[in-house]
Amino acid sequence: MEKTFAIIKPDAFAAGSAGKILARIYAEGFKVVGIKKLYMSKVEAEGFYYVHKERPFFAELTEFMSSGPCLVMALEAKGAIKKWRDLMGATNPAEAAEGTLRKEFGTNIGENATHGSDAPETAAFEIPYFFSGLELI
Ligand code: FUP
Repeated sequence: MEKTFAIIKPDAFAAGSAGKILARIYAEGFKVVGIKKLYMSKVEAEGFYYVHKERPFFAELTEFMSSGPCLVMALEAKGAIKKWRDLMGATNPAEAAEGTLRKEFGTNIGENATHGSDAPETAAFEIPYFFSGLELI
């Protein structure tokens, strides 16, 4: 079993799509081992996305991620990292395949509804960034 870190981003949360996205998560067979609503500060968003700090979209990305509440989750499944990225679809909703979450719930490359770890090392940083061990029992 593998764990990945996922976010229902502020756009999807504000649109009231969290329930539908969670239904897809359960239908695909993920176990939700951690889940909470939080309203990220700008500084917390900058720390989370520090790998992108030199990218031109860093300011816009961290402003968006701290613009409203989101749902952060730790999801468990066999091959959870790839399985969740497949379910999310391409970063740009315009390029995401039919049936993916970003296609259905995303607006543009910045406001793209969901986040998912892209590798085991990323998940190993992202899960404990938001969850303590006790919250994952
Ligand atoms: P992904 O792993 O699919 O979330 O995509 P990236 O790690 O490349 O990018 C992280 C986030 O930065 C995306 F979810 C949205 C944002 N982003 C932009 O706003 N503009 C871009 O050109 C690329 C990414």
